[in-house]
Amino acid sequence: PQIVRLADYRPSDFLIETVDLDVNLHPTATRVTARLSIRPNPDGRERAALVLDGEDLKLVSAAIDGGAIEADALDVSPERLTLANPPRRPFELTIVTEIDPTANTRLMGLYRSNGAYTTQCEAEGFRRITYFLDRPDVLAVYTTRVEGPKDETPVLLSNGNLAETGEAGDGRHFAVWHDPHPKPSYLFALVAGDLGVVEDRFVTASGRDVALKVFVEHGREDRATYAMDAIKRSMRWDEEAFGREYDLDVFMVVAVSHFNMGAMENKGLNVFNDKYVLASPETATDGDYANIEAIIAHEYFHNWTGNRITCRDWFQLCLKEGLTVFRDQEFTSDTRSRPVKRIQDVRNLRAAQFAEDSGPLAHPVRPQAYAEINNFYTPTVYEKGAEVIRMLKVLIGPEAFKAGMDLYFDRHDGQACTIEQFVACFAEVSGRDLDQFMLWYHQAGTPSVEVTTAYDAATKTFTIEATQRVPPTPGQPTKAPAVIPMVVGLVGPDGRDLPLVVGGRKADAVVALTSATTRVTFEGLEQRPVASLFRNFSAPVKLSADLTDDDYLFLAANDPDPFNRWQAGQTVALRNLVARVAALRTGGATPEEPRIADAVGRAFAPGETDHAFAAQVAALPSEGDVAREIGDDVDPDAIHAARRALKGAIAASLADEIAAAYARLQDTGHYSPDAASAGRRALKVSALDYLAADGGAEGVALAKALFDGATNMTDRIMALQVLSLHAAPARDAALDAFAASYGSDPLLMDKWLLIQASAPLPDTLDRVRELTRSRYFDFGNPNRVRSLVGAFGANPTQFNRADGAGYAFVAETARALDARNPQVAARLLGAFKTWRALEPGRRAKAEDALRTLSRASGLSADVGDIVRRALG
Ligand code: DPP
Ligand code: ZN
Repeated sequence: PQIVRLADYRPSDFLIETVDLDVNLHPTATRVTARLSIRPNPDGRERAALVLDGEDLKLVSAAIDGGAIEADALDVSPERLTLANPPRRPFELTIVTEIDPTANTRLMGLYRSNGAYTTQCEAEGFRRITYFLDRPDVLAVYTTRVEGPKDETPVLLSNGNLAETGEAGDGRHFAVWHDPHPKPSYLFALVAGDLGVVEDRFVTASGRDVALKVFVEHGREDRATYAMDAIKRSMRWDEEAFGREYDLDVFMVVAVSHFNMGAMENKGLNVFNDKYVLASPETATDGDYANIEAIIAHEYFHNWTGNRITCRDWFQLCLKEGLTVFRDQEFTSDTRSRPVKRIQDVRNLRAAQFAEDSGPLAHPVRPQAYAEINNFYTPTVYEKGAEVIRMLKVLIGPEAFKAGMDLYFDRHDGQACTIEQFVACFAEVSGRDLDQFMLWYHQAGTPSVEVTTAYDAATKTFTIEATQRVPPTPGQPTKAPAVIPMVVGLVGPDGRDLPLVVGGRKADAVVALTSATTRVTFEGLEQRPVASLFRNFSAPVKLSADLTDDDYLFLAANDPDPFNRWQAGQTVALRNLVARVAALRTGGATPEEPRIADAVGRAFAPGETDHAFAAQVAALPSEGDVAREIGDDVDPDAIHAARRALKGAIAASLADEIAAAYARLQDTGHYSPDAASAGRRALKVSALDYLAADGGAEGVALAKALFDGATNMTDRIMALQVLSLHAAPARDAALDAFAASYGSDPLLMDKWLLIQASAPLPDTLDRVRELTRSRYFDFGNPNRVRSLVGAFGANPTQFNRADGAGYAFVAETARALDARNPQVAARLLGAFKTWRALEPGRRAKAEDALRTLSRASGLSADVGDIVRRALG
């Protein structure tokens, strides 16, 4: 495979200043005329050839300054257009290509689905539309004329502001869009179809009147109002929190049913997977509402972090993604509950990113090389990328962070930048040397930090000693110590924070761990305090500390830091789960820890009013959390059994409290998706989950009753989820009833597919196979594939069946999908990211499946790359 390396970066030899596109839509023969004003780049090489990227393109004609190009001066293939000796002055290159949007099943470039035309150009899709310098550091001003039949495509959209519309004869019409902001080709978009629209307005802080439009399938307009509201709130928030205003006359969002990703931040014309736009109480869960809000915000925030300031090359992907995830996390924190958002983000980080970072697919936040860039839209680039920004803020403080952001926007607006340029802004405003900080971008692997503490009664001092280790990862056998911000608190016996004093002075709560071992001694402590470490999860590390269960239980009840109050309970439960797994595998006695139930019991106490937080406290560490804590020789069945047993023990000891909570938390009427109401429902289902933990008739009946009587989709889905854990007749009855009611709504049937694929039951694989043949499934739709096969790949016990059938199924499915949609096929193989940590029997079976796949002929670059690295 062709490897692209960061070290090989060179500026483009040519620049493109303006792009005039004329796209003449036809289902199978769309004609694209591109007039490019090109000039040699003063920073490029002299006498270089002009090499334009292409993919699956058919050239119709090419001309320079209106004149035909001699045949021997032009070299054309579907993948490349080369002019060996182009003019050494500014010139206009006109290229006409023909493409087939209907045959485009990869969903990259211009494609047609459900009768509508859509584009997806990030990362390298524009080259499937026309020959181009398809790289993010070539920024051009686009004018796009879209022409299509009036009946099939009454709506014609592209980036920027609408300049002109008119008749084109033959029942056709056109629209011309002009985007004054120079942009890289990956931000180009075009949408054409027969769509419904919801409209609104927003006036920016400086008085620009912006038309807002959300386009959806006809008849679904009432499901777009929440997304519209989220747009307006995002726009206001970015003005208030980051001083960023919108910069065009119109902002548009289009919901499409066939989409490889969640959404795409094309300038002025965001294209969304419809699952992240459409919502109503009858069709969406609380989780859907929260996702829509966060993703609308994310894509909108890209307008400044990504679009106005873009990436020099794809190695800098985290420049826009990590930063924009950080920004959307902050938005949600301000909009909903900050501690709950932090807990949810950390749960996700550990589940997705820590898992990736500990296995064969580990890579730095800024990779050094790639074979296929599509495979680097990862939790490491996105979520760890956001953690790195968060650490930067903790290290330099909020004021310097804000000043650094302002400087970045000011200095680099309109540019394609690197991480170095971004970090330099913060070094400059804070006066700090951030060289060591850059290691967070270079070194893969989750650092582990081991902490020992010592109280000295004679000197009234408390010493914390932290030793860090960054584990080896593929291609990086040895690591240097990173700079790790450890935010500490010392909690006194009354549960309150004690003053932090070092060297006779008030000390900062942020302790920067900069060497292999860092020691800090706090003074003036009359008694041994309990250390609260890495408050608010101040760094993405694995902590192991010499704190006892007593210490953690004390923190779970008292820590003033809400994140660590939650974390302390999780830590005790995790220790217990690991011990239970060991006992199960060796036949030892079950290690009981009744005080875990006490901690969980607080979540269900009548006085608890922060239901969303309580629901997090009540949720035990996941099976994945336990697997990662164990590290190797992982037996997923033992983990499942241990977790089930602990859940059962808690349910048994708190039966009355939880039953009372369940009764108290019942819905009182009108549904609202707000955070407090969602929190109450989350705690309610957590109660239900415990009540049904043993699979007994009583709990199952409660779940069935909630399902039958549900007045909103959140309750209905949560009840179905609880039922799906148990092979009871009630489960199948509920699944059938759900299909009977919602069989015609694919987004709802996705939930139905996902629930069945996630069930920890021995017949799950058979059922999943059967469902691939059902009318609710469609290999051509990424959402269906992810809901069924993707969810199965994330099923801890059934993907990891001891007989290897789960591995074979996912590998074979990815192979079958590869010819149609390599990007989605490669995603499915993410299920194998932790295969090396399995016990030997399963590990051999997983390896077999991967090796068989690797021998298949004609694998795409996407799938080939994942398989090679997974086995690597
Ligand atoms: N750039 C998109 C996003 O993360 C994904 N392609 O918003
Ligand atoms: Zn993004």
